[in-house]
Amino acid sequence: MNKEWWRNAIIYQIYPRSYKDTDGDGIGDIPGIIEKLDYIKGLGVDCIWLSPVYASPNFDNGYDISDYKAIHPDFGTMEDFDRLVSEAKARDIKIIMDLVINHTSDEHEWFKKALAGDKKYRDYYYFREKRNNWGSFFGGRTWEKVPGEDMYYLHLFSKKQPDLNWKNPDVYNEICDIMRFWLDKGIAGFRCDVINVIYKNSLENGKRRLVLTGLEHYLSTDGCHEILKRLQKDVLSKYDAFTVGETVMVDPDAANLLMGEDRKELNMVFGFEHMECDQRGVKWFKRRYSPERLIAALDKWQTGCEWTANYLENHDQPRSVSRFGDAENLRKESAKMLCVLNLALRGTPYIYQGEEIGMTNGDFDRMSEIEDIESKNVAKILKKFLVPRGAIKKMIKKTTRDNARTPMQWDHSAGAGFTDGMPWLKINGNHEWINVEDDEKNENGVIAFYKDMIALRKQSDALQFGDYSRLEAKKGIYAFVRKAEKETLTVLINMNGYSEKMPEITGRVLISNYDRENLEEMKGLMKPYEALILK
Ligand code: ISL
Repeated sequence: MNKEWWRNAIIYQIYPRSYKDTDGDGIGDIPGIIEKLDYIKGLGVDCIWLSPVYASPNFDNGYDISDYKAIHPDFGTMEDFDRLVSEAKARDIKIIMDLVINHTSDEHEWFKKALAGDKKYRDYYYFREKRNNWGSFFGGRTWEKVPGEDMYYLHLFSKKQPDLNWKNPDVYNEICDIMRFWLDKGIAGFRCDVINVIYKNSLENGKRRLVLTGLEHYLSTDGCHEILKRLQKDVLSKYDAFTVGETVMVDPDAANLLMGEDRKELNMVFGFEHMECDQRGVKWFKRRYSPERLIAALDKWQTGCEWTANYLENHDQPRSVSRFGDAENLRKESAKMLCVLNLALRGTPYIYQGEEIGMTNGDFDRMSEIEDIESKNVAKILKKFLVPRGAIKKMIKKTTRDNARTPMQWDHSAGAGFTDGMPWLKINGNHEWINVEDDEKNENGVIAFYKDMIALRKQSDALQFGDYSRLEAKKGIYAFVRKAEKETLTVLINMNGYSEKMPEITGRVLISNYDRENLEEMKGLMKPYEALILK
């Protein structure tokens, strides 16, 4: 295995809309990110993944791009972006950008021309007279009628996000050009949005499924593999650029085909199986979270893949403390435990903004406070099926992507140090006691723990590159060994919300979320959400 920079990098995801607002419009911006670069550097971060900052009508908060080479005025200017890259570089922080190329916005020039009847641009998308039966990722159908014509266009996501036709060589060339544009500006690579669905084999009807009928016609197709290889050869390799793919519905075998070292497609992928451990079929139908199921999914990927992209949060997922810990009574302990989990597994760790202070799910009271297009679509569909209002609200509140998108909590002031204006999304009331300023002052704070854990990882060959093997332990206790040539570490995590017998293990404590000095004081028991690393 080569030791490329991205293997031992700590990657921090920024959702720019919610990070830091400097002009009082209630929306985070690029100057805000620049202001916080020292904070980010202080954590020990090596690379920032920037969620979309491109021009967009924002129906899906930037995942609907109307101009790939322009910065959305909400976020600032191209000069601001260039400054961000150079200021980050001055601190030895790399930047990767979101590459959203399955679809554009329906307000992109290409689509507007297509709608106006321009033949060249019609072929950039999928326009058909007959619809198929495919289901959308955001619920409902995937074909939208073209006004004034007996014609429909394909959209796997919202109707504001028409799918690009990757069989068209012009589309390929346009995207190569866009990628070069940003790489020339000095970015280090891309996080590739839903990259394994871009190439549709056919538009035949799909086998009926509860969710995502049609999947078999576009999931990880040979055409997709082919495109990824070509992008690697024609563009990415020329810049030595890094890519992490967001790949839906893949297991380790499918993931390996997208990222194997010999495959020359992507460097790593985000899998979803561990994020699906608390759901039945679809994420809206939650089942009781069980640590064993989460551990089983993580272990499956650790053993099934040579390398993984590790994450417990992102802008699409509820907050991990609320989901896998106890946000009420043991918030800090849970946040630190999840930090150990995320950073001790083999692979590259991704930290989502706010995770480092243990931010919790949003405290939404009313459906009208929800902004996310997916949640709104799903609520509409549930209403159509006569699901009672109360039940809809409960489902949305638990699972909405807005849980992760509430503004970053910098301090306890009214605007949470995020904005002086009206925030675009409700600020969580708990910013009064969960915020960067207060947490940083506390030597037992979550941030301090993150810094320690990152520092430990950086000086440990075993944590950065070592092999992984799981140890036998009680239910809900995740015990594993990370072994490098000259170093062997044992990671012990009680993911249960109750005390549990610890496995028989000896060693010196390197890090502990309960401030353990040694193992003897534990008397064979691990406290709820207790995590340690032993040498
Ligand atoms: O959020 C999800 C879980 O239900 C996914 O279905 C999600 O939509 C999927 O992972 C794709 O996500 C990515 O592409 C979407 C965008 O809305 C998400 O924010 C992005 O991460 C469409 O571009």
